[in-house]
Amino acid sequence: MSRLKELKTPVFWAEGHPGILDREDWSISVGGLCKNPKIFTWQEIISMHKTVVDARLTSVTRFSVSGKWGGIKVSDVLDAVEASDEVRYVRFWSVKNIYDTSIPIDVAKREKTILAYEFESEYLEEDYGGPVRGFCPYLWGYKSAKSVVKIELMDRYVSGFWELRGYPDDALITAGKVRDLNQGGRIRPIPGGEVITFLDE
Ligand SMILES: Nc1nc2c(c(=O)[nH]1)N[C@H]1C(S)=C(S)[C@@H](COP(=O)(O)O)O[C@H]1N2
Ligand SMILES: [Mo]
Repeated sequence: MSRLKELKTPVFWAEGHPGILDREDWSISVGGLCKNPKIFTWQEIISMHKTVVDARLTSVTRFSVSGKWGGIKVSDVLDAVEASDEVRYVRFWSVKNIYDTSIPIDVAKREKTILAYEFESEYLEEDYGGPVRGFCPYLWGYKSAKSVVKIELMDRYVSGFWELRGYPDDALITAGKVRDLNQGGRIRPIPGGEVITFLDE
């Protein structure tokens, strides 16, 4: 069983579970405002410099799960396509092209914002957004689009799937209580911002 499954991480597919996805055949097309739009195949993705971030996915539905997420930096992808200076938002599209979400360029360039293909050294399964998902621990989990197939570099903001249904566009993590899945779902207080520490620590 995968570590995320062992930790009883909820499986969210608001648009419906995509079923079995072919990892070897996966690709992510990156376009929009850049000099060198490019399709990144699975082979290219796993041969790029790997970044492992020890970070938490924290949902506005109040669960938080921590571990080592492995993948490639979104900033490396932006460099590879020669993103233009006009880019202000990075828009991620999930398989089926129903779920999308956008994050500001400065957040996209931060060190822990990655396209993740691993959790605790295991490839991500479909339930958790495999083969490759957005992972942005600085913002609520709905900014971490699962099973990403397309990235658009934009000069303006568009609300995504959950933002159109009422979740805040900025997705800033606010103080409150969450279920810490790494501690069996214990309810713990968090300050605002990226969840690195709990207030009871
Ligand atoms: N395609 C897609 N991506 C998604 C979602 C979704 O429903 N569909 N849910 C989001 C939300 S609200 C959260 S908290 C995380 C949950 O990730 P998990 O299902 O791997 O726990 O994925 C985000 N990415
Ligand atoms: Mo969420």
